[in-house]
Formats: sequence, structure tokens, C-alpha cells
Amino acid sequence: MLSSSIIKQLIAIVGEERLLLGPEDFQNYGIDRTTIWQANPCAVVLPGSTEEVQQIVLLAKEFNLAIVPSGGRTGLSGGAVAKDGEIVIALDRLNEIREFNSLDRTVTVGAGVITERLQKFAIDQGLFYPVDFASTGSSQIGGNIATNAGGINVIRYGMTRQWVAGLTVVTGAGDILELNRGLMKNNTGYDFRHLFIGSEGTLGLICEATIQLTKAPEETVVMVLGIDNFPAILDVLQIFTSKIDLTAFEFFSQLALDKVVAHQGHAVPFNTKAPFYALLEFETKGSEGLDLAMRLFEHCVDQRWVLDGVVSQSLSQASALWKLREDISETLWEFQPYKNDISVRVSRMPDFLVEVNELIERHYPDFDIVWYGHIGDGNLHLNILKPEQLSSEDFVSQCSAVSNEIGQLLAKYEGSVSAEHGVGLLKRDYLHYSRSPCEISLMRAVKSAFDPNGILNPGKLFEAQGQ
Ligand code: 2HG
Ligand code: ZN
Repeated sequence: MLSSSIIKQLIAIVGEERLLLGPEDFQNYGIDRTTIWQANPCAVVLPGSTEEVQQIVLLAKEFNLAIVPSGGRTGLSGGAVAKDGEIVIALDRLNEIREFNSLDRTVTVGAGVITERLQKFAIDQGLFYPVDFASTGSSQIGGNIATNAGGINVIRYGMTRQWVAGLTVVTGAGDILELNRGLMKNNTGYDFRHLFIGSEGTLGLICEATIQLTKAPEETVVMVLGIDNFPAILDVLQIFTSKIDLTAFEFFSQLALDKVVAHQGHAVPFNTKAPFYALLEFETKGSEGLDLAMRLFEHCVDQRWVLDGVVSQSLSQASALWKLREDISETLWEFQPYKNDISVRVSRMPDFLVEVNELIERHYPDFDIVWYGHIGDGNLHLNILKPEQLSSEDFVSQCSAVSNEIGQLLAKYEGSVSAEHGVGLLKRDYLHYSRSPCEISLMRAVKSAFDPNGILNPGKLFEAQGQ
């Protein structure tokens, strides 16, 4: 509970209507897409400018109050969960699109701009913002940057980091920093911009960003292939990427397809059933690209890697094929999945797949496992579905134990325990499988430089100091 004097001071900064104290607001703003923790903030504030964010941080610093920064709350690792009486600073009102420059191909946006709005803005300027994923309709650009969001186009365009040309942040010390200012070249020492990207709100609050846009791709088509076995997915990836610049290479299992078809009513891509499906997207460049893709497809069939396939004939067919992949995560929510978001280098994927598959079969003989992900980036989303008869607590504790073994395997393969969803609360105990003790202690030192009182998102990424 906040004291009435702090409540008064918050109202003086943001105005009465922008300070929310109701249980519904707490529920709405206090959690992300994870379902493990209960929302329990002490207040939700909605500042309207960077200066207001700064004043709130200075107040919180003076009274040693913890803050949880909040964007669209579509995260899957508990990075935006306020479970311990924190003040949630929601950036929804920083939602202006300003300063588009066609020569620089940059646009400056408030942190609260919804990702899809930025994508549409880019298209209206004849340009393209390539970071794309299923929750772009509600995620905010500030949250995307704080978690370095990935998605379905990483194989061609990289992660959010690649598209951030400048940032305005308020640090935990209450300083406003303008980082890189949209420059393409700027070799003037440490690039703090990159520290804030992916920092999960532990160093500062991102208030504004200058985003680099690019040329839109030419016409693209989507191909869905039925794949005979696990290793064959990588054979298909290898042959296609050696000849064609793909914009996406995703995969999903038959079980993932069954669930999406049953729950969303989508049509199957073709009648042949296959253990796995690969979804490829590429630019056609006239008929040349398509002819080449068809020849590669035939080669894959001859090799018995591919059992069947379909190529989109129209934009609407392409988007229907995309839905088979993009709707998997949402479809699985009702099964209370335990999520793994892991990666290894693509070249190590064949060996890693054999070992992780063996580990999963050994530990989860009776569980439904849904395999899917951005396999072209070396990123697997392994969702374990909760058996109905098992309690949530037992399920999470069993899965957490297996996560330690997956962590050990990832350490052996020099992989990552969180490829794109971030660490937050969910992956905190596994961070040491991907980062050395020296790195983790340097991370803590960086945090204390930007957030000396440890008020920003305490407990996310690593345990709060003194706990
Ligand atoms: C996706 O690729 C998202 O669909 C969500 O990153 C993955 O829910 C998941 O495990
Ligand atoms: Zn993903």
C-alpha cells in the first residue's frame, strides 16, 4: 500500500485519472501472458511524457519503491509481472508517431506505439518494418525493444536490435539519456543503446525510439512442405538456404497442426499427413524464384525428405498458410503449456535435435509435446502440455526439473535458454546455463551503474540484490 503522501505526489505528476488503484487495473496491468504468478502491484501510473516518467522514477528512488515497466504485456517469461507490490509504469500514453524522415528512412515513435501501427505506418510510406510476430496487434514497440523481440522474419532481417537507430530512456537513477540519436555511424565509445535493448526493464524505461525502416520485399510466396523426419527438416533448410534468400523458415509438428486445425477451424495444407511441416517464405522475383523453388522441392521429394507440399497462389492463401504456424501459441494456451524457447547455432541443430529429443522422450513419456519454432534461426519452441489429471504445481515442478537437464544440454552445445522470449522470472534460474558467472556478475555491475538503488524490475533476469 502506498502512503497518501506518495499517492498525492503521483497525482501531482500524472493527474488523478492516470493513477489507477482498482483491483481490475491491478489484474490487467500486473501480469503478462504467463499464468504462473498473481498480479499484485500497489499502483498503476500512466505517464504522458518522458519528463513525467523521470519524475515518477525520481520519486520511487527517493522512497525506495520498486517499479515494473509495462508495455503490451504479451511477454511469455514474466518480465512484466508485478507480484510484490511494485508501481507499474504503463507506457500506453506515449503513443505518438513523430518525425518520419524519408532520406534517413527513420521514424521516431513513443514506446507505447503498437507494433502493428508502426508496420502499417511504414507501408504507408512505401517502406517496411520487418519485425513481425503473432502478437503485433497488442505488443508495444518499447516492450519489443526491452525484450529484443524476434519473430518470424529473423532469418532475413534479424531481431528488433537491428532496427533501433536511437533511444530515449530514463535510467533507474532518474537520468534522461538520448542514445545514438538515429546515427548510422557513431563510434564514440560504449553504445549504451544496445545495453538497453533486451535489458527487460532492469536498467531504465524506454520512452521513445528512432526506428530504422527498410525497402519492402518484392512479392513473396509461402510454401508448406510435409517432412518425413526430424533430420530431414535440416536437409531441406540447407538446400533451400544455399540457393534462395528465404524471408522465413519455420517448422511445426503434426500434433501442432492437429491442434490448430481442431481449435481454429483452419484447413489442412494438403491431405498427406507428415510428422513435421516446414513453412518457407521467399521473394518470387518474377517466375524465376518460383521455378527454382519448385526444382528444389522436387529434389527434396526425390531424396524422400519431403512427402508433399503446397505453394500459395494468392495473398489470401499465403496468409491462410501462415495462420497454421502463427496460431499455434494461442491455440495451446488452454492446455497450460510449459514453454521452452531454446536455441543453438543452426549448424549444431542436427546433433542437438537427436539429444534433446532423446531427453524429452525419456523424461516426458506420457506428456503431449508440441514441437515448433523458427528452426531456420536455430530456435525451438518446445511446449509441454499439462496432462489434465496433474495439478499445475506438480506439472511446473516436473517441467522445471527437466529444464535443468535441457539447460545442461544447451550448455554443452553453447546454446541459449531463452532465444527470443527473454529471461524475466521464468528463465532466471536457468540463466547460468547460457551465461558464465563472470558475465552474470558484470551484468549486475551494469545494473547498479544504471539503477543504483535497484528499483527497476527487481528480481527479473537475476535475483534482486540481497535476496
Ligand atoms: C511463436 O513463435 C512465439 O509463436 C510464441 O514466439 C512461442 O508460445 C510459444 O512458445
Ligand atoms: Zn517465437
